[in-house]
Amino acid sequence: MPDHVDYASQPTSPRLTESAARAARLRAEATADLEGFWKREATDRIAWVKEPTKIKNTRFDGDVSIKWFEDGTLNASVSCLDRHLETRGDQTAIIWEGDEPGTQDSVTYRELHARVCKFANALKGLGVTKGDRVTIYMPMVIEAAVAMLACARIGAIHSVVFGGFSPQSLSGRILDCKSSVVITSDEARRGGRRVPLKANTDEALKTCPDVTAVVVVAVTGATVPMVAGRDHDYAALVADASADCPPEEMGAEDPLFILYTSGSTGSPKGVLHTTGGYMVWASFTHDLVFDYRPGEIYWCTADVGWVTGHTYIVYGPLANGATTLMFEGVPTYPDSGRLWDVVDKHKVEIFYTAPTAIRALMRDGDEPVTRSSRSSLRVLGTVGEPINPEAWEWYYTVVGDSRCPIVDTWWQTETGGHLISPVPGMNPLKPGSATLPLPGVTPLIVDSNGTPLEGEADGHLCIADSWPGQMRTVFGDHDRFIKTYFSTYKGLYFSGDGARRDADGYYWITGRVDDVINVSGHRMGTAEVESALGSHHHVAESAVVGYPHDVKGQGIYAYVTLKHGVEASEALLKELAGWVRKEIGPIAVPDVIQWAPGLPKTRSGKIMRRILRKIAANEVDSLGDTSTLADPAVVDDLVSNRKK
Ligand code: 6R9
Repeated sequence: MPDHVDYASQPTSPRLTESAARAARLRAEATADLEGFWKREATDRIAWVKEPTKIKNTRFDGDVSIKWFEDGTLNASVSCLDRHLETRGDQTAIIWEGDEPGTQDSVTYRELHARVCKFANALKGLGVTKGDRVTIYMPMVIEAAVAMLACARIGAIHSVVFGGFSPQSLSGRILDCKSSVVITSDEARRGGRRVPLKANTDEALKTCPDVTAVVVVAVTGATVPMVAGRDHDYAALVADASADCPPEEMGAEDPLFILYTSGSTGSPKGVLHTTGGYMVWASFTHDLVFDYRPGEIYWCTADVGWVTGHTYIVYGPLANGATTLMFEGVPTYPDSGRLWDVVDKHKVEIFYTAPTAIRALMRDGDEPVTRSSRSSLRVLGTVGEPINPEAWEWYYTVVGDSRCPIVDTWWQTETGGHLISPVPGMNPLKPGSATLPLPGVTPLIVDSNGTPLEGEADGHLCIADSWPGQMRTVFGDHDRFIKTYFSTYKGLYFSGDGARRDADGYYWITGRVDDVINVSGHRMGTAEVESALGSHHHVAESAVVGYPHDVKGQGIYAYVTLKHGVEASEALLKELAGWVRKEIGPIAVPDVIQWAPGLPKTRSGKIMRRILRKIAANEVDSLGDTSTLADPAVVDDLVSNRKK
């Protein structure tokens, strides 16, 4: 397999050349005059009430303060809706493709605007005001986007919780940001199955006494118990609401949303994004990285419960007046050709998905792909984890018929949008490399002392200076923000990822270097899984690490020490798996649980994860120095009883 694809040997198009030239030009402009560059982009892209005159006011040292466009005022929903009404009011804003083939829906910009305004008024009627937090626990239906935009319209801060999370995870997130209102649905549909979202919400709310209102959208029509005085049927609520809802005028630095994400320690952090900078970044990157042009059909397969869904299903595409497709289902239902059937059905031009989905589909061979035409496709994208060259190659040749550039977009919940990515037409592409930073982005590779490395380098990935889409704080805990991102390497934003820079200056992300596992593109903190396991009454102690997994990228490997007198059994294994599912959700369930009579610890009691990672990865010949362990014999036991 070639290590790069050179467009000199591919069909080129004037459009690809133009897209690459634009990126190069913008990069040069941002380098020459960063503030002038962002002033222009901000003014051109966003509907401001009051245009900003102060552009950048950021510091990565001391108490860390990040402000962009701080004297500007705006409302995010106006940039996504109102300003399109005149030019494209009757254009489709969202195409909805249901879980069952043959079920679909769509809304125009005008209809979406009306729905958002009605729901915004309904939320006001429930007492929601500017700055209040609203938790959204919804399936992939149009009303999820309506709910987000309705919050934005009245200045409420939404916190979307992925529908795959358990009641316990949901309640933790509601309590942390002190939401008083929850928006959910009766059930979710996924791959022919039902997920009881309302029942989960009821369970979660047993420990959330401050939630005063729950809005329930009827998605499947299942009968669900409604608590009188607290629960409201969405349809009834909006039926009487006015479609006239003047947008709340927000400061650029007023919060837009909170999104919880896993870190290496403790419970998930509430990543806070504000209004002006985030909207500029969402619009800028969606436009540049996908070379989006008006009228094109764009599809991102993420869930709105993750940041990719926020920025690249809702805010970025709608800010750019795009037609964005929302898919309720999964790539393998009813069979592994579903994604490509949907591409043909809706004539999708830009398609954005995760490497784990590509790897899963690849296993089922080419036929489910080649039975479709895919002739509408123009650009392919990936996100969430490093893409292995085999998957890249298959995506490029089989899915894209060797016609469509792949944009491998590196970014994080914290970054708001893409930071390192090719743009269509960039030459050459190298399978597995996210290539070059976007305009205005200043990555650094540092060694373990924090010294920036020049030229070809391998180390930890930091960013030297702020960009508009950067998170501003951890909700309610600014010290944790500083400690997590700015204290490992003073004065730099530390991503938690390792990276290599090659001789062409291309970046290759090598994965997390902290205790975060990337399972199918989703972040899971080892500490969270350990804490879930540790709360089971039979567990004395546990240690959780990631290991290479063919489809998921990384799997979860748990070493569990049982309390004295408790017998290890198959039944207990199942029980622990079920326990983690209940505590956090299906994505956190360990792929492997190994009974560990003891864990490898230093004399000061620190678990040596390096050794546990090696054993899980079956690299038992290179365990390294184990002489500093308090009891080196535990390693022999773990090696000889290694699972799989
Ligand atoms: C957008 C998103 C962030 C972590 C990040 C990194 C990994 C994301 C990647 C990638 C290699 C890419 N990651 N994109 N690794 N190549 N193109 O996924 O946000 O859920 O916060 O995860 O995902 O490890 O640090 P989030």
